[in-house]
Amino acid sequence: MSNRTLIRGGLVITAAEETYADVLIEDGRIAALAASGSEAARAWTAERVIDATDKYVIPGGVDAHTHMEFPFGGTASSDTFETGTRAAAWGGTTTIVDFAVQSVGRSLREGLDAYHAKTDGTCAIDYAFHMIVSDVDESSLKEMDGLVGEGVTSFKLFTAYPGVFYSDDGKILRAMQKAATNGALIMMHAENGIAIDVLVQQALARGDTDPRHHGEVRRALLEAEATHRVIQLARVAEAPLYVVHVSAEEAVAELAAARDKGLPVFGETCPQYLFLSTDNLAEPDFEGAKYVCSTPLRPREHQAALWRGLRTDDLQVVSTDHCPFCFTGQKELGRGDFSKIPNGLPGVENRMDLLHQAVVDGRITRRRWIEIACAAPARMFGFYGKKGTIAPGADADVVIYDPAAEQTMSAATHHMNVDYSAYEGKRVRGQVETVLSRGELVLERREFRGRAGHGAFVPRGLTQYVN
Ligand code: DUC
Ligand code: ZN
Ligand code: ZN
Ligand code: ZN
Repeated sequence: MSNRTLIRGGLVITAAEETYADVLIEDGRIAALAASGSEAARAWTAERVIDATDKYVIPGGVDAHTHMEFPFGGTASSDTFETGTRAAAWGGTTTIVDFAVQSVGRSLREGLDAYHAKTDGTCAIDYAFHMIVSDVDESSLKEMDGLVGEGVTSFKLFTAYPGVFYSDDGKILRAMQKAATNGALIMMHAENGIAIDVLVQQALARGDTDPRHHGEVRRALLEAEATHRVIQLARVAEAPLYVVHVSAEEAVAELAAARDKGLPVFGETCPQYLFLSTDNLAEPDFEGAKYVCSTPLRPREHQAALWRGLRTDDLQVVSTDHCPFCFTGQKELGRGDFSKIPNGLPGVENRMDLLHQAVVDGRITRRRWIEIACAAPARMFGFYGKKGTIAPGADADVVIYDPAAEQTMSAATHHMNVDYSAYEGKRVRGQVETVLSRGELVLERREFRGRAGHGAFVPRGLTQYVN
C-alpha cells in the first residue's frame, strides 16, 4: 500500500519555472506534477491532501554551510544537531551540509566518524558533510579519496586562524591538486589570517578591545588578497574552487574577474552580509559581540556588490554559516578582548524568509530565490535532482510558503537554541507554513510534527557545476 500526498492549487516555483500545478507525492518522492484543475490532476487521489491555494510550493531549502555543535574558541556553538535541524525545518530548510572537523594530529576518518556519531538519530531533516582539513599531510591527502567514495565530496581549508584551522599556501595547493584528481570541491575561507593576527595584537595593545574592532582589523583588502591568492592556487592546480562567506566588495571583484576568464570559481555569501553591517558591530554595551563572525560584517556600502553578484551569477549560493553562540556566557567570553568573542551568527531559521523579503523588495526574482537557496547549493555539492527541485524522482522535500503572511523576527519566537536574534524586530513578508521531508510532515500549518532521527545522511556525488 503506497503512501500518497497531494498538494493542490499552489504556485510551484523552481529555479527553472513557475507554474500552477498539483504535486503528487508517493513513497517519499515526487511522483508527478500536472496543471491544477487538469483532467490528470483531478483524477489523482491520496491519503493526505494539502490545499496550497494562494501559497507557493517550493523545494525545501538547502543550507550548504552550517556549524552545529561546532568547537570554537574554547566553547561550542549552541545548537545541537537536534535543535539546529529542528529550527532549520521551521525556517523551510530541509537539508543542511554541516562541517565534520579533522583535529590537528588526528585523521579525517576520526573526525568524520565523530560527526556521524553526533548526527545518528538526532536530526529532524536530512544532512550531509563537508570535511574541514586542519592537517594536510600524506595520509590525510590519501584519505580524501576514500571520503569522496563515501559521499563526502567537498573539503574546507582556511587561510585564517593560524594555529587552529590555518593551512599555508603549500598545503592548500596540495589539497587542490588532490581535488583535481578525485573530483572533490575545495572550499576556502579566504582571509589573510597571518596579517590579521598582527593587526589584532596591535589593536589590543592600543586598548581597542570593543567588538567593532573585530570588523576593523579583518580588513576587506585582506579578504580580497586571500581570495585572489586561492584563485591563483586553484588555477595552478587546475581544480575548481568555492569561496565561502564572501563579504567584501573587493573579494566579489576577484571572483568576477576569475569568472570572466571562464575559470570554475564559485562564491557564496550569507544573509548577514546582505542585511547587516558594521553598524551592528558598533552597538553599545558589548551588544556588538552578537554580530562578530568571520569574515566580518562590512560597511553597508559593500551590500550592493553582493546583491549585484547574486544577480549576475558571480555569486551562486546563499548559505547561513549558522554558528550560534549565546550572548550570555559565550559571546561574553570576549568582554575586554574582541579576539576572544566566539565567531559566528545564528541564522539557519531565517535564511529563506530574508531572501523572500529580497524578492518582495525587488532585489531578486522568485526563481533566483529558489536558485540561490535550493538549486545551486544542491548542484554545487553534487546532489541536485535528489534535492533542490520539485520534479519527478526528487525527494519530496517541499515547503508550502505563504507569501502574504507577515512576521517579526525575534528570539522570543525563534526555534534556534540561542538567546538572541541577529534580526530582532525585523519585519518581513512571507512565512513557512508546512514542510515535508521525504514526504513526511515536519511542520504542518506551523505545528511541529517532525522527530529527531527522521533526518538521514545524504551521500553526495561530485559537483554538478561546470561554470
Ligand atoms: N567563521 C565564523 O564566523 N564562525 C565559524 C567559523 C568561521 O569561519
Ligand atoms: Zn569560514
Ligand atoms: Zn571596501
Ligand atoms: Zn563556517
